[in-house]
Amino acid sequence: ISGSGEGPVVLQGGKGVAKAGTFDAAKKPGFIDVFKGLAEELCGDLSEYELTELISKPMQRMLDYNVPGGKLNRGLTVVHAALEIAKFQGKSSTKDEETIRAQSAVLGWCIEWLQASFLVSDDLMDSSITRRGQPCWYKNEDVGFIAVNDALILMTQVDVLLYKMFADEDPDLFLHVHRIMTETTYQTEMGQFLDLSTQPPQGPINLDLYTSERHYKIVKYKTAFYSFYAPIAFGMAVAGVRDKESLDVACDICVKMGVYFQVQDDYLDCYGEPEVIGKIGTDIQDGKCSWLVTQALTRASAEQKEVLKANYAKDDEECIKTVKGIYNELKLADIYHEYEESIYKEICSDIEAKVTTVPKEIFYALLHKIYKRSK
Ligand code: DMA
Ligand code: MG
Ligand code: MG
Ligand code: MG
Repeated sequence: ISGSGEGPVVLQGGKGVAKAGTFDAAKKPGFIDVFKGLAEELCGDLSEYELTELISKPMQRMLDYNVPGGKLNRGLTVVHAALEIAKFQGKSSTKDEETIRAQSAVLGWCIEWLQASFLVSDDLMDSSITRRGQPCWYKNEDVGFIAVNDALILMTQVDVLLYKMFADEDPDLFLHVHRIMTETTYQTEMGQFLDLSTQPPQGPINLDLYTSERHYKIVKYKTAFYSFYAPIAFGMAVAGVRDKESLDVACDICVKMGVYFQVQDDYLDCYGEPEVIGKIGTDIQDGKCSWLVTQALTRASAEQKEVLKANYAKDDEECIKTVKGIYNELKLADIYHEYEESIYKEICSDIEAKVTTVPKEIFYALLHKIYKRSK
């Protein structure tokens, strides 16, 4: 079937990461250049499928709109982690720096691609309005529910990129990162499942569901693995650190950081500036099991609980205001700042106590990117 156009020829004989270029991928502009190369790889020539004229351009538009516009924390973390670990290994590092940069930049973009897929579907499911300072993708007049297929395409492109860039060039790395990618994706989807099955389809909320325990499970799964564990595990993988013990330590710390990060996201949904965070909060009207509502419920009087029950999960400006009023009465902003201080200290002492086989700096760098963030 080779070359006949019948088989999966695109996934064979991948061009490898060299195609992605050897820019200074540790900095944003160079990292974005790698995106351009990968997008070109995926959309530039679809002649294997006889689709170049028909979909190259709109596919490129879909990628440009959804993939590169974020903070790129996740993607850049892969590059930073891989380079720091290689430096830490010194002479025992088995790869040259250029290979490390190129491989880690491609893996960084695979996580950004995965994130794009999750955000496109998340915004549709959460009825959100803006994302990264522009209308959510599905909000575009010519997109709507087509965003479902776009999210699927973005998700599959993660696999396509892994095959093209690593399957032939570095099969051991391919198998290892592919396994992590699949598991991470599944964990995130289960987190979204739990998140979405807490909010009521209609009618009053069941207050019993909005517990801290349930919140912890939701955010651990929907956010921590893909946002924190995968970037660190990929950086380690590129630098040749693939043993279970190192991965387990990284996972423990990353889950803690990821939960903290999503608590921040929940806080900013209500208390952040839309112009700064690039999105308009919808958690109250969506009836989300947000950190704020779980904290409110553990502190509310019987009357305040009744007010919450009557006003939460209603898409109505007055109801939203009433809920925010209760949050303010309960001083949730102060509770949040206390939480932030204590979890920050806890993560620092975990890093000090547990990290030995890779530089502690890769975890500190990540922590300091999110500590006291306002966006
Ligand atoms: C985000 O949860 C989780 C994923 C997997 C996208 P969220 O709906 O709180 O995110 P956002 O506030 O960015 O919409
Ligand atoms: Mg959302
Ligand atoms: Mg969501
Ligand atoms: Mg949110």
